[in-house]
Amino acid sequence: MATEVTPKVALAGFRRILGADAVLTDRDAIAPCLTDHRKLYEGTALAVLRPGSVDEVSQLLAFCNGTRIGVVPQGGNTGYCGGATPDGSGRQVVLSLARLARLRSIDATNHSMIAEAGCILANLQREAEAVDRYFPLSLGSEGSCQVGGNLSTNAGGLNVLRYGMARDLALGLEVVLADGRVLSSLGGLRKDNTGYDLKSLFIGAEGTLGVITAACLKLFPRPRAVATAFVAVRSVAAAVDLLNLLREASGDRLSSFELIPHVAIELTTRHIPGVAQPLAGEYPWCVLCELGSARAADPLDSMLENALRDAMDGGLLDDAALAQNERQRAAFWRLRESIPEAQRHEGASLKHDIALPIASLARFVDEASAWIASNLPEAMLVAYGHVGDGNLHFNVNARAGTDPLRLVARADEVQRVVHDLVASLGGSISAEHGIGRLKVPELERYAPPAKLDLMRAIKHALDPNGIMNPGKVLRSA
Ligand code: FAD
Ligand code: 2HG
Ligand code: ZN
Repeated sequence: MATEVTPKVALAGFRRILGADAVLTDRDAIAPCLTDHRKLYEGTALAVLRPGSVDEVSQLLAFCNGTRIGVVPQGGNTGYCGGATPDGSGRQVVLSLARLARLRSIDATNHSMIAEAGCILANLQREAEAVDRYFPLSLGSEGSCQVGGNLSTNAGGLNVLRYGMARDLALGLEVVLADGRVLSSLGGLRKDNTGYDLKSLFIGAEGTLGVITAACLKLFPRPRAVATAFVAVRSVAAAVDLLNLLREASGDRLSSFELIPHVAIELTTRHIPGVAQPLAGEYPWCVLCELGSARAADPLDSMLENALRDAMDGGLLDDAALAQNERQRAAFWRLRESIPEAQRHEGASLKHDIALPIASLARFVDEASAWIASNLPEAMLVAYGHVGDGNLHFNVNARAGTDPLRLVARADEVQRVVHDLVASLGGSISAEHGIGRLKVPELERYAPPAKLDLMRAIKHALDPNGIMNPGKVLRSA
């Protein structure tokens, strides 16, 4: 039987389950949990709850399900779509996973590790390295995002081309369902065809179907040879040709292929201390590419150099710099990973995280850039990203010193043009950042009706009372 309870009774219930110290209500202490990384949303909450065990998460969800209190799971709170921010109703709690941060086990033989949801991504990369293995998920936010958040957003990042997205790296999950039951598949099996793949439902669900409390993650042999280059390509079409040339020439050892426009180099060198121009000249488009191999003796530098020479002879490139040492490699990556921060320093940004069939990327960039140039001449287009995966961050930025509100007032119009073009080319309006609260109307507009119907049916089956992250991904019923 459902019983709605007063805030006082709810708080007493939470304290009974967690103890008083793990139920935060002090305004200043909880303020950072009530807004998102981009400061697009601000909400309120009955409390921020910090469970320290799976059993506590289970008891909390059973209690919230019975009392119809909305639960907003929160990891590192680095998400881009407002998915971890509560609404303004005051009838929701933020469920922080920060205290569930144990590496339960690591198995070099099985190439796997079992990590709790609150583990910080960069810590897991280090844990893998300590047993001579590699965990390839890598994002600019890896120092603060959590693996539970990575799985819940199905994060992508810088190594997807070779190793896949977060979904591809999960062998199994432990999930607490909305009614408090625990579903676990942490056995580390690579083969298990016993019915529906339930874990996949929770990956990319952004906390709307249950709370991920732990995951069994795939590890790989550690790359012992790496070759990295910063390359000036003639055009986006040339970048796509180079991508295919490098994949073939390296026997598919290409792990990253990131498109970087001149404006991003200009922004990062101006706003981020220590970032330097990687090439002597100024070129409209560059690519940061990296080959990796588990065999130390693989001659990756010469492989990359020869492939780039062929590309230069074929008219794809104007210039290239190969990283001569780890310091130079880190400098190239620092430039790339600082682009979001540099953009933030410059001004407000209209972000479009889109995916396209690789063959349509150049056409998209040509058409969408032409529209921006003639309709928003005062704005700065910063189109960059994981082109090896067909994923562009097609961001339109306000220039420093201009009124950001004038750009923000055009956000819906720009989004419509960009997303309509993406849809007409067979692409996706969310490649790696998810839907959250930000893109609910966009999902409703572009998703096929049968997909939306099935998503709603799954939501209802797993969370009939609608307590899990209400209003995210799908509109509240
Ligand atoms: P949060 O922001 O806390 O939560 C995200 C969503 O997941 C919310 O809906 C939340 O409710 C839900 N959630 C969190 N934990 C759980 C859990 N345990 N169980 C159920 N639901 C949960 N993203 C990319 O994909 N690729 C990038 O290259 C990339 N680069 C970034 C660079 C920067 C500088 C920044 C700030 C962000 C970047 N991101 C990128 C976005 C962001 O870091 C990712 O989406 C990340 O996966 C979010 O993890 P988090 O722990 O911060 O999750
Ligand atoms: C990246 O690839 C992130 O750096 C951030 O996904 C993208 O800020 C953005 O638009
Ligand atoms: Zn990205």
